[in-house]
Order: sequence, then structure tokens, then C-alpha cells
Amino acid sequence: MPTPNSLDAFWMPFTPNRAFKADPRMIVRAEGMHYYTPDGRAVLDGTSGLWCCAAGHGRKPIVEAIQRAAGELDYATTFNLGHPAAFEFANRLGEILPDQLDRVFFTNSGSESADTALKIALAYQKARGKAGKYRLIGRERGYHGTNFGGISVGGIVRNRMTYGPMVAGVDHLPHTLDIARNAFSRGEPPHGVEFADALERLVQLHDASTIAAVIVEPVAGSTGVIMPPRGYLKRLRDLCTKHDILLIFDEVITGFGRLGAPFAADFFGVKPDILTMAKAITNAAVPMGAVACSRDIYDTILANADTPIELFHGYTTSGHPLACAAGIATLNLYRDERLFERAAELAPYWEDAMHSLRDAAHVIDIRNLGLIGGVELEPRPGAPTQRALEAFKHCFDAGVLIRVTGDILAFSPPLIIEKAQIDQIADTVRSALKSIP
Ligand code: PXG
Repeated sequence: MPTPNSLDAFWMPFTPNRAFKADPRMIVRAEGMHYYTPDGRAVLDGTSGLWCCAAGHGRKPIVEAIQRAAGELDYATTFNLGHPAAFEFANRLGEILPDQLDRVFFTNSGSESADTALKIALAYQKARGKAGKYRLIGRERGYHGTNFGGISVGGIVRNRMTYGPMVAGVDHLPHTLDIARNAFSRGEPPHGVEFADALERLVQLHDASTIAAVIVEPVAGSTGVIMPPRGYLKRLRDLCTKHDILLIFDEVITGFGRLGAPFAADFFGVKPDILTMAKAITNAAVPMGAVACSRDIYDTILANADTPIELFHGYTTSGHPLACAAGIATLNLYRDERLFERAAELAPYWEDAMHSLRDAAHVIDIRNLGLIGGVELEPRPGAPTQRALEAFKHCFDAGVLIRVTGDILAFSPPLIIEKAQIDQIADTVRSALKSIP
């Protein structure tokens, strides 16, 4: 029988359960830029939780909004019934979303947003009489969550290889990491716009009349921080337009100021047809995701429906009152504290701090954009990923939370970070790397 404090019952996600439970690291509280361990030690959050607490932790206006909402309307379905916060939040998102990309479908996570976006793309093609356009194109090393649609278009081998044939009719673009040509580039890497031309090859192979949509992360996060080469996203947009293919941006990590603009679409000046969100949409205080669609997609699906319900899709907690309240309070905070602008202002300092690690031990590449950083390590011979894992543990013990994936250290601090805390992250990582073999 497990005791109340036993670690056995909780099957932890994306975690080496045996190793963790033999040597657990626990967090009991968070405030501002810091997590706190059970013994009261502060740990500087260099990752915004998991790319999600963009406004920092325990923010009062968000906490109070959730408390108020819980006391007022704990739950109401949005299936054929409405509550004001869901409409208000969708409208508020529309104010910061790219022009005409403001028809919002609510989900509960990034994974649900990815699957929802793919389904909407297919529904749109069918609604306009092009049901033959069914193929979905993802990208190698892409991450779109862990549901079947997302792993089908995703490109992280370990997330896919166990789960059978997945969704049919999927193909992949090549990823854009090119360390040989782009190592240590600052910001958008100069080489690799031609990676987008692989879409032209896929069109030649499958014909555009069979392709519904392309989905990419504008900046690939989970796989280890891969930046789009200069001009790449624009070329992808142009090719999608040329071949009448929808472009979906998965903005689950790039949304809400991470790059110093509301969305990556704004930062790169490239407009997708569908844009997915989650994480920082509520500062992660309540789970939520959303999919923004162009008015054309929404109008086409509504106008061509052959039943009263136009889209047979939704979740019990789509537009949950607590999530909407948290989301509205979060958008207010981003606006009132000018956090997107703050991220833009801090980005050059962040870039310098990241690249100051160039001569640190084991480092073979550094990548940065907005308030995102990636430091790639040379894998330890015969023991890939070990070095990064040890660096993670060293940093945690030294009071800084970083994220590791493979042999890459990933950074995405809350947008409220101070310059001295940026220095603290760089210094801690430098000494961690020095102390591991
Ligand atoms: N799309 C993207 C681009 C993501 O980064 C998801 C979808 C899925 O979101 P949910 O809410 O279903 O987890 C993500 C999630 C990491 C890391 O270490 C990143 C994510 C999740 C877990 C770890 O970088 N991103």
C-alpha cells in the first residue's frame, strides 16, 4: 500500500520515473522569478515553468481573478450555452492577434490546440469542396504536443516510434538546424532559407491538390531551440500561398511576447492562416489552449455546413470560466506591465549573456531570439544526453532552473526577469559546465 507521501502512484510525464523517485526534486511554492524548495531554498526560474509563466509566478491579479471566477460560476458548458467570460476572452485575444486572424476556438492544452488546428484545416478544405486536400505536412524535429495528430505531424523520433502508424497522409519538411554553417549565429541564422524549398519537392511528389496544410513552430522549442533561418518563414508562406495550402503556426511557446512581439507572426512579419496557443495564454495558472483562425476559414466552414452544428469538435472544458478569467487577467498584466515590449528591450542583453557562454566547457553552438536561448553541448562519448542532465542538476542545486532536451540546454525566462538575474543564469551555467566532465 502506498503511503500518502509515497511517490509511486503519480506516473510522471516525460520523466525518468525511477531515477526521479530515487532522488526527487520538489517544489512547494513560487513567487515572481523564483520557485521554492521544501527547505525554503529559492530557485531562479530560467524556463518560465515550461515556457509558460511569462509574467512570473503567483501574480496577484491572476490569482484574484481565478478566485473571483470560482466563486461566481464554477463551470458551464460552452456546447450550445454561453457564459460572458468566454466571449470576452476571445474578443480580447482578437485585439492582439494578427489582423483578420481572430476567430478563436478554445482547448485545454497545446496538444489539443495542435489537433484542433489540423482538424479545422481538413474541415475547411472539405467545406470549400476540396476534400481531396487531406495531407498534412509537418517538419522533422517538430513538436506539436503528444496527441495522435500532433505526434503524426511532429518529428521527434522518441515521441513517435512507439505509437504505431498514427494519422495517415502525413509528410515532413526537413528541420532547419545547420550547425556546420550557422554555429553561434546571433538571432536568426543567416543560412538555410532554401530548407523551405523542400515544400516544393513535396508538392511535386504528392501534388498540391492533395495537401491541406503545413504546420510548423516558428521557433522550434521542445526539440532544443532551432531558429528559422532568415527569410525561411516568409518563403514557406509564399509557397503555401502559391499552392493553395494552409499555413499553421504552432505558437504555443512563441505566443504572448516570448520574442518581444505579441506573436511570432508579428515578429517575423509572416501571417499564418491558423495559429495555435496555450501555455502563457493564462500564464499557465489554469490549463488552457486556443486556436485562432482566419475569418475566411471560419466563414467558409459556417457557410457551407450541411447540418446546424458546423464543426463536430470541442472539449467539455473549452472556454472554462476559470481559464477565461485567468486569461483576461493575464492579458491585462501583459498590457499594464508592457511585458512584450520589455522582452524586446531585454533581448539584446539576453543575447550577449547567452553568447558569453561561447567559451564555456563543452559548448558547440549557441542560439538565441527574443527571450529564448539554446546552448548545445558536445555529447559525452558513449553517453549522449548525460552531460546536459548533469548540468541541469548542478544548476538546480546552485539555485537556477534550466531545461534540457538531448544535449541542449534551453532557456526561456519570465519576461519580468532583471538583468542581474540574466547574469546569474549565465554565471551558474558557466560554472556548472566547468564542473562536469
Ligand atoms: N506545441 C508546441 C510548439 C509546444 O511547445 C505543445 C504544442 C503541447 O502543449 P501541451 O500543453 O499539450 O503540453 C508544446 C509543448 C520543453 C517542453 O521542454 C515543451 C513543451 C512541453 C513540454 C516540454 O521544451 N511544449
